[in-house]
Amino acid sequence: MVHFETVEITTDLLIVGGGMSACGAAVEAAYWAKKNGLKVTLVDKAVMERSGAVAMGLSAINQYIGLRDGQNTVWDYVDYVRKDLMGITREDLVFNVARHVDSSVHLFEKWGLPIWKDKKGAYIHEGRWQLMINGESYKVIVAEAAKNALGMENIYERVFIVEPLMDGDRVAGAVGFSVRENKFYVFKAKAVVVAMGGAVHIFRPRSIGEGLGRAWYPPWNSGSSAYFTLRAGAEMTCQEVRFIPVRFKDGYGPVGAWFLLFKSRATNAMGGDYVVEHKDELQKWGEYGNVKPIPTNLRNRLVMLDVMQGKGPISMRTEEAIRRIASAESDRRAAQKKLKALESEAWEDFLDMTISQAILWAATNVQPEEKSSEIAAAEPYFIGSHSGASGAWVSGPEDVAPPEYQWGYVNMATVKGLFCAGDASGASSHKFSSGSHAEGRIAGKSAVRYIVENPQQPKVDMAQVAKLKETILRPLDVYQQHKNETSDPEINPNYIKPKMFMFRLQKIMDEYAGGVSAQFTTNEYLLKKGLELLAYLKEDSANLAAKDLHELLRCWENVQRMWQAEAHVRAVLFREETRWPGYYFRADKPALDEQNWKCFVNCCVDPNTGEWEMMKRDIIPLRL
Ligand code: SFD
Ligand code: AMP
Repeated sequence: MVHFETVEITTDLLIVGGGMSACGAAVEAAYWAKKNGLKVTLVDKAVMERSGAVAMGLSAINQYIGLRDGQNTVWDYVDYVRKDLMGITREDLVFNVARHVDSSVHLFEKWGLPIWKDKKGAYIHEGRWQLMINGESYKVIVAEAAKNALGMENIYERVFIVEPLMDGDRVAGAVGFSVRENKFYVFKAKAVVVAMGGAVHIFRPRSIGEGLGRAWYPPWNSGSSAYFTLRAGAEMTCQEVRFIPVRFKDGYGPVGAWFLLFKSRATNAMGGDYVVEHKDELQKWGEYGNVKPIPTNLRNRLVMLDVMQGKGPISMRTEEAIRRIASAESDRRAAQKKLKALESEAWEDFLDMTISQAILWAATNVQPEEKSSEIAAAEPYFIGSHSGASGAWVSGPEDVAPPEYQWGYVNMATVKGLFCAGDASGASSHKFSSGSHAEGRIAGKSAVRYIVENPQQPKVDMAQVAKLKETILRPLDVYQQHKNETSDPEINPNYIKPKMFMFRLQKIMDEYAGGVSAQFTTNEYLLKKGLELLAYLKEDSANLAAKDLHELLRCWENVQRMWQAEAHVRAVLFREETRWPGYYFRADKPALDEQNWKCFVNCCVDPNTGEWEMMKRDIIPLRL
């Protein structure tokens, strides 16, 4: 057996993850912990300055209410999110983030994030809720504040968290391993904030070969939040609500600035505008077809219809938008100047957050002022903080949440001491980077309150830890034991390498659960078959093999993906309707069913038997 030192850390609050919500949790928890003499520890699989979805930077802050200037009300935001999610949202959670999000944005500015301003000093908006930023160092700035608040002695980077530790029905910490040294980590804590983001590479991506890691969602978020909360026995929600972004093709560059700021059109190969030509389609989707803006998934649906009818590709008419804006200037010189400014804004939009799209433009001689660029629906992702909704079912804020949505501490899952934020908490979409940070702050403060009121350190069964250590490190032993049995160590009847395992998972999801190659369409038969194949995959996960620490990381990432995948397939199967046709379409239940399915689909796994339980939960409006 490969030798790994066991490192034990005892703390009060453990934050798992180092992204936007974890950084929010860190600054807020550090403040309240200091007042109460408590210790806060954070662990990230990567290095916080460049970890998570914001690693490459962002070109916009997508949630800002503008309460200071009376631009919008918190209620306006709740209304927007509910409609965008086809009626399925926890209004209390959205409300809570919306009333706190502006203060996170003001903190970012104070910490040094450049937000675009007009001549009068007002923020420049991309759309109603979005602010333009020079955001290539966004994550560096936010992480620095979190690191300063906690102190480096309380931060563990490059440690991959695998499993929760439990003391009966209360969380007691987490275990994981270093991705650089042979060390197994045991974190013992009174409460845990889960903030390990969403998941990518569960569905077969459009990119292949060397381009495999080029997806819209960052390749390093692998469903750890969902796995961790499921394994702790927490109730999960909206596992069917995947997100499919429409993005610039192959580089996955953002479209928001083009649609909202530059007011660009996108047209098909025949020059037709899908928003105009498929207007009637919207009427099939009840009241949600008539709302403005058109819900994200319905906008996708219109794009998908064009492609399915052979009218693709769809192109963003960058040249048309740039020329239209420039020609509105008073004279030729001003128009030329404006054209130059727009060109540089277009490039910066990509360079701030999706550098590879700028590289692709350069490599394919695209000048956006002259030539349009293809856009396409990406493969599905799990990101509850964006326009998807998957995550844990968490307790709502005391003052506005209905009693059915409250069990003590805000943002606590249905497991004692387990708090969730950002992508880890479900049914509260459109948090984005700023709202995730704000929700992290809410969860961090709430977790400290929980610890103050529940000060006893939960018990950790070290025999159980020893077993977990053996299971988690097993792929290294499997490899050593069998690697010489074939001439190519990649192929071996006694084990499966993580990359092959991932390909198998992706093929199942793509073909049976409505991925790109199935035109995002599935049905009961396909889903049941998919579950059968996932069960075989789960059996084979016991034979995963890792040649080094990096592959050990890959093994566990893929086991976590497999659990997220199963939760998704079960939820899509359970919900007998099509509610988000531009995210997935159930061909056997092709319509909205408001009477039976205007509800949340929740699920959990019994930690003792491994049995899944699926359930409906009511949608209860905000108590104002
Ligand atoms: O527009 C482990 N998002 C955007 N938000 C905006 O405000 N503006 C934009 O411009 C945005 N764009 C965008 C966005 C997301 C993505 C993927 C793209 C573009 C390409 C959304 C936000 O980025 C998102 O809402 C937040 O980042 C969510 O925050 P959080 O904390 O839930 O997740 P994270 O930041 O990805 O952090 C995850 C952390 O967990 C770590 N981690 N640590 C230990 N053990 C494990 N097993 C772990 N697994 C993961 C990660 O390292 C990371 O630190 S736009 O184009 O859509
Ligand atoms: P994106 O770059 O697509 O992530 O968009 C950034 C923000 O703009 C998100 O809040 C999106 O929901 C929103 N958005 C993007 N495109 C549109 C559109 N065509 N209409 C309304 N909102 C949009």
